[in-house]
Formats: sequence, structure tokens, C-alpha cells
Amino acid sequence: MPKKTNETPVNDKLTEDGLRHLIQNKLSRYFGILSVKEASTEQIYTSVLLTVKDILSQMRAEYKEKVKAAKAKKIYYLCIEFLIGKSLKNNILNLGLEEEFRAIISESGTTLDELYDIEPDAALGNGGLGRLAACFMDALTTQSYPATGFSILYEYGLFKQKIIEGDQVELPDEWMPLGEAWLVPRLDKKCTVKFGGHIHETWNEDGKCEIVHTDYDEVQAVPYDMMISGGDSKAVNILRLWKAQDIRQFNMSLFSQGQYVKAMQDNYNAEIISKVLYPADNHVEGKLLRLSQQYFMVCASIQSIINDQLATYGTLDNIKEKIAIHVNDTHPALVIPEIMRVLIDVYSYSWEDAWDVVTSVVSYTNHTVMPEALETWNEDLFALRLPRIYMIIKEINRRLSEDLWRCYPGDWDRISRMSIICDKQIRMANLSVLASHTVNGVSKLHSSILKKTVFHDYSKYSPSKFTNVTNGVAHRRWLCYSNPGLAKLLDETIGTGYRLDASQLAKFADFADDESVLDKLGEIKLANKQAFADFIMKRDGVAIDPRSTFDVHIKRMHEYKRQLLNVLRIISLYVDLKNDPKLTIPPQTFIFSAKAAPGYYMAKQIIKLIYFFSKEIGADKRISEMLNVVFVEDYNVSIAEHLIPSAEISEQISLAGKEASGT
Ligand code: NBG
Repeated sequence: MPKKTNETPVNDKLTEDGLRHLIQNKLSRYFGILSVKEASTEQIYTSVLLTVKDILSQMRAEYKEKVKAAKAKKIYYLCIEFLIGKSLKNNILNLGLEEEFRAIISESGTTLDELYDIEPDAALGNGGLGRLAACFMDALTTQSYPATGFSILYEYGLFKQKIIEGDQVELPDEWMPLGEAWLVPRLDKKCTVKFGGHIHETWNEDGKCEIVHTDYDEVQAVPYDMMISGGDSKAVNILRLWKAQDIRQFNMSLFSQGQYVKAMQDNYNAEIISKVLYPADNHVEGKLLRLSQQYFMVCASIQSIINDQLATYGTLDNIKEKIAIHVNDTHPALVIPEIMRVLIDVYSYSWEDAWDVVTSVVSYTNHTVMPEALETWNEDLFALRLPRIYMIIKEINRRLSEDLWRCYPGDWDRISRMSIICDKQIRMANLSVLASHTVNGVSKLHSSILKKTVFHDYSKYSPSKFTNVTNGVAHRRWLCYSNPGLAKLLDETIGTGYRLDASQLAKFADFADDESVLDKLGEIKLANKQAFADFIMKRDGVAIDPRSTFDVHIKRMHEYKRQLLNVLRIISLYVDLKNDPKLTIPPQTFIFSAKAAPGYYMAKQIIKLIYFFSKEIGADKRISEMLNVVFVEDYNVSIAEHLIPSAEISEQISLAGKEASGT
């Protein structure tokens, strides 16, 4: 377990005057304006954001020094998705500076809430997997663990959704123009990633085998760092996002010959790797570009990890004690052969020593048991794109087979089930389990299902590595900051300790029968429902009765999540009301919000059903006073922040055997 660095809470906070000075500085430097009174909303937004970024940079520099001095073990969390959402509010509240910012901004014609709304969501993820990664970064930072997240700087995040006559239409998510203000380009830390080509084994004079890679395509990986703050913490970690760039210089001679498009083409080919996030949730995409994204992320991240280790210790000898690399789902599982490649080919490690490092530092979380979401790669495609990595995986598999034959002689069925390569497919889950020192599922039931089903053979082969880590949420974003009314009531009843230690929320059970607390809870919920009704009226012109019960089904649109079952139930309620004109029920509002993967026909049909059913109810005045169905377009982290505090019933109705954890 990596050690926490010994942190004290932030107590030498900036004063309001100090902060005003910093903001004014930005206004004058970037816009030639001397006070917030003269600035436009956009100018204030930029100045506030840059001020927060400066404060975080300063804290980051100090934190890095402490981590270095403590020689603390570092965590590297690799994930192909990080669903961050907005950062300004989260950072300001984490820093404990909201009151000060509010006061300064009130001197202008705008409000802090308006500034929060300007920021686009960073939607570099699909759903639960990416949101969990974002929550983990927040939690690790709050608890002062030195952790770095690694992912891809997708130019286009998860598509924006429009519903036109019931049809989902996908629009590109151009989040970068404003969103990249949070990123710090680290051009000094760029590196290269090789694809394709041929591998030659040559023997040098010392009798050692050398690997020579020729005819490859090279792509440049440029890191962009997003600073991650923690609640009331002096720690500031980073999420390092890799952008793909062409390595070659812009072809000036083609350009000057008038071949402008051809001159641009090479660049485009490399940059496509970080162009767009694959938009399917819980479903594999066996495309070459997806494989390239995965290797690109992994190869660049390992270079960064090794450089960091060498800069700190000047050696790799103690790497096993000093780093932990987490493989979040199998998308980053190529770190396993990649670490082997680097240690053997570049640092001349023996196979055994390299494997010892891998199995000491790598851990893996499984997020699904659904077969359509378990990654496998076609062996031929893989060998062409990643020839050296393919050789290494074959050798890992050969050694595994040898050991399995020793443990289970003649048990071919078991050996082929446990194999990494089988039927021309490379199985990323088996590779991840084999190489990891710890494997976890994301809820108690899911972790036990893993041992009974997909990893049954492995749980017999290496039982001690299987554990459970139940998912959680960063309750600062989801409770303290999104539901300030409830947070205030908690502060008054159980004290503020729960803000850093969620287990203290259990103390609230003491108030289960306290009428005055229950009344207050009711008032808070009503206020949140009213706020959501106002928000959706303003955004979409849709009317919702805040006195009706809010029954909320929000997540990706997927058959296994059973939105259809929920709709059928509401239809049956509607039919009852239609058939019996005297029947009355307490007013209920059913709220759905979900994106369907663009190629997922059935999911899109369910959206269409909800859309037209909602219209049908709306046309019946009597029934629509008791029953309302609303489809909220373009579900994202920010919508969730509005909806979760106002939900009275939260629909979590997927089958336990399909949903690994869920909200
Ligand atoms: C998802 C599961 C959810 C779970 C999240 C986070 C994938 C592959 N899995 O149930 O479906 O909550 O992971 O663990 O996205």
C-alpha cells in the first residue's frame, strides 16, 4: 500500500484581498482592464480560472517537493476514460475559497454561478468506468496519496446528444477551445511511440540478443497535465493526458509545390489516434484504431513513469518498492508486455527479473462480466500493428502453458480456458489476471461472481490475488458541492467531519425519528426539485411539477440497464388511468436521461419509445396532472449534479449478474 504523505489541511488560506489582487492582475495582464467592474463575464471567467490554476500550480510545486523528500511510493492509475465534468466549482470548493470568490465577483455584473455554467464538461469517458476513475483521482488527492492518472487527450469527448422527433442525433463534443484552459502542455516531456514494422533479433559481441525494430511508423505523444485538487488538502496531483502528433516536420517542399492537402495528410494520420473517444459503454470495439489508442497511452505512460523513477532515484533497482501501476479494466493491459519490452530491450533485464517487476507493481480491476465487453484482439491484426509486443505476449503465454501443464497435466480444457492466446484471439482479461498481484471486482457480489465464473480457473490457480473493492463516489462533488442544502443540515446535525471521512455519515441514522430534522430534509428536497424544475424549464422549456414525486432513471441507455422494463411499468400505470377515468394517483414525474451508443439500434429505439410515450401523456390533460414522463437530453456529469440531489426514487434495476456495481 503506498504511504500517504503527511499532510495538514490547508490553513494558510488566501485572504479576499489577496485573491482580488490576483484576479485583477490577470484582468490587466490579459485584457488591459483594471477592475472586475469593467470586465465582461468571459473576461472574469478566464481571470478566475487562471487564478485558480496559479494557486494549484503553486501548491503542486510544494507538494512535489514533499513527495520527493519523503521518497513516497507513487501510484499510477491508467484508464482509457476519465469522466471529469466541470472543474472550476470543484476546485474552488476544494480550496475552501468559494465565499471569497463570490464576494469579489459580486462587485461585477455577474455571479460565480454564471461562471460555473460557462465551463464545458470534460467528457473524456462514457459512463461509470470513467466517472469512477475521476472520483478516485479526487479521493486519492484528498487523502494526499501521490497519484498520477494517465489517459488520452481526446480532441472530441463523448458526443453531444440531440433528440429530433424521437431520434438520437450525435453531435461532436468540441470541448477543447474553452476546456483546455485547465491543461498545462508539457512539451519538455514529449516522447515517441512506434507502431508496425519488423523485428529482427541480432546477437552482439557479448553473446546477447538484441532486438532491432525497423520500418515502423512513429507517433509523437505530447503530455497535457490537468491538475487535480483534493478536498481541504494541500496535495495536488495530475491527470496526464496524451495527445498524438505527427513526428515529421510539416512537409514544406510539398507545401511550396502547391500540394497543401498532401502536406497536411501525414499529420492527420498520426493525430487521428487522439481525435475521438470511442462512444460505446460496456462493449468492445475490435478496431485497429482502438488498439492503437491503447498502446499509445500505455507506451507513453511507461516512458513517463520510468523517467520519473530515474529522475528521483537514478536507478530502476528499487522500482518494485517505489511504484504501483493500476490497470483500470483491460484497456491499459498492454502495460504488462510494454514493461517487459522496456526492461528487457532497453534496460537489458532478464525475462525473470522483468516479470518479477511486472508482477510486483501491476494490479487490475475488472468492471464487467458481460462477454460482449470482455476484450480480445485478433492475433493477426495485433501482430501487424504491435510486432514486438506480440512476441512478448506469445512468450508470456508459452511460459504460462508450461506451468499450467505442470499443475494440471492432461487437463486441456482448463489449460485452454486459462490461456492468453486461444482460437486466434488474445484475451486481455486473462493476461491482466495472470500478471497482476491483486485483482478486484467493484462490488461484493461482482467480485464473488468473478471467482465463480470468468476467473474461476484463475481463482483456483492463484486464490490469494482475488479481492473486492466496492466502488464509491467522491462525496464532496456529489453531496457537499451539488447538494449544499443537505450538506448544511449534516454539518448542523453530525458536524463537518463527514466531509473528509464519509464513514461518519452513519451518525445521521441517530436522527431517523427526529421530526424537525425530517421536516428540514423534506424542505431541502423540495428546494432541490424546484431548482431542477427551473433549470429544465430554462434550458428546454419543459414544465415539471416540483410537488410530484421524482422517479429518476439516469445512466447509459443499455438493454441490460432495463430502462425498457421501467417504461413498460409506467405504460401499465398509464393504461390503468386511461381505462378508469375516476382513478387518481399521487402525481409522479418519471425522468429519464441517457445516451445510446451511436450504433446501438435497440437502445435508440428505447429512447424513441420514451419520447413518443411522453408526448402521448402530455396530450391527455387529466392524466398528465398525475403522470409526467420527461426525457432530459444530453445526459452528462453536470446534468447528474442537478438531478441526483432532486431524485426521490433512483432506479437501479439492472440484474446483479450483469451490472458490476452501478451507482
Ligand atoms: C462499468 C459497470 C458498472 C460499474 C462501472 C465502474 C464498464 C466496463 N463497466 O456497473 O457496468 O459501476 O463499470 O466500476 O464500463
